[in-house]
Amino acid sequence: MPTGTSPFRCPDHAVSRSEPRGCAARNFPLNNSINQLAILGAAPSFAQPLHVGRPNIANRERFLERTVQMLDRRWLTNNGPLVQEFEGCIAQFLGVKNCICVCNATVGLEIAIRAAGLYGEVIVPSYTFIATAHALQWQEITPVFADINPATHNLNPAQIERHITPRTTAILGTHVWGRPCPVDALAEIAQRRGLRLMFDAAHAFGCSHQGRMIGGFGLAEVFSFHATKFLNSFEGGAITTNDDSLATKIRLMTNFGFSGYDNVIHLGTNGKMTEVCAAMGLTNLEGIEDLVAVNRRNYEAYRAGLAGIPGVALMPYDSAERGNYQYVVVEVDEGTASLTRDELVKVLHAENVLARKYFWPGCHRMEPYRSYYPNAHLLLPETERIAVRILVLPTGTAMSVQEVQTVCQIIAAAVRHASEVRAALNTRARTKPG
Ligand code: T4K
Repeated sequence: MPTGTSPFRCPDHAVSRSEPRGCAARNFPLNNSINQLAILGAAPSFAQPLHVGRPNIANRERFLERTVQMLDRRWLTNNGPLVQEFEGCIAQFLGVKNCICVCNATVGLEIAIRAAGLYGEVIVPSYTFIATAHALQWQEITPVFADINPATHNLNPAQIERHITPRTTAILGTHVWGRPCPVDALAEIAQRRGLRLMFDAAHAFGCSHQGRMIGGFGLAEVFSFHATKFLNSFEGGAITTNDDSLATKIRLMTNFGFSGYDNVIHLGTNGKMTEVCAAMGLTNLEGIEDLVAVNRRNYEAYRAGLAGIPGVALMPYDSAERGNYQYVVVEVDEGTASLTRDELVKVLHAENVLARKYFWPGCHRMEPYRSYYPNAHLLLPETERIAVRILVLPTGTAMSVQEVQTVCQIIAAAVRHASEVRAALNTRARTKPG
């Protein structure tokens, strides 16, 4: 259903497309001169910071209504009616047989990994959020980092087999930025080499691959509904699977292994989602088409505003698939832009645009992995190259088109005046106290 209409669209509760942020963008003229950049001494373009990951909040009244009903019921957690409704809606929306909501995606990954019986070594990307690797290492399973395809930022199937050893039990791919992994190629390797295949789908709620919604690929997929995610439930996540017996096990493990009162039949933990989180998730799910529309509108404004800026390339989305457009990802080529990604980030931060360097420096360069595998970088040349070139720009319902245009104008001005910017940054670094 790549282009179909969501049954959860809720026109009565449409999201506000340009929520007031309490600060207007200063009008940044198109033909700005260098002294208008904050890094060169001007006032910042934005009075308040523009964040990457400002939460989307679809309909406050509907959320509050659900919350009041929840309080009246005095049922706050432990598989309450809102969680059950949320699970049903997600399963239907994704076209997957089972959905188990969890307190966050990190715990969801830990549970799914354990329920699927992974052990030994598991092949993962290093170019992902640290939780992907931690969910394995937390259970003393070794994450083995494989390199990515620089065009997609996802696992490169051609790099997988060199990492397979007798201890390898699975491949855990991440659909980075919501763009699908090469699912078929990974499934082929997994099948041929007797490995299990799972996906960290934290970024990919509402995205499709070859017309099928992400959520039903591999043994299981794990979504994040963290506040910064496309669809948020404050904190939260969901494990989806078409394997009924795996789903039963996951459900047990999410609730301490309880099967009815006083009867524990499995090892488990506390991975439960609360009712208030489900209320938020359900409300945002109802407004999902509006959330996509705002993200897409902003993405198109970025595309227009960044077009033609030398050395600054906006990551494309496949318009034939459903996407959530949650991440505005830019690759900076220093050779052409005459600025590094890090220099551009400093320019943007000075303007109160808090661009992020996700997923720098890569999991393999963070602890404990850096100490465990000091030479991992030797097999990760593309991860190393991409991690120093990528920046992520703010978007979402807290951001207006005018603000997007201003961000683009800042970037254009920075590149146009790269040598002055670099000189100013060097002077700053020399004169910085301490
Ligand atoms: N797998 C992948 C591939 C992931 O990306 C993630 C999470 C996970 C697994 C694990 O999912 P969870 O266990 O979290 O469900 C943020 C998020 O905390 C994290 O959920 C997310 N990935 C990651 C990509 O980004 P930080 O350390 O960058 O978060 P932080 O606190 O700097 O927040 C980002 C920005 O959002 C800030 O500039 C402020 C703004 N913000 C944040 C919150 C929480 C708000 O404006 N309001 C808010 O309520 O990790």
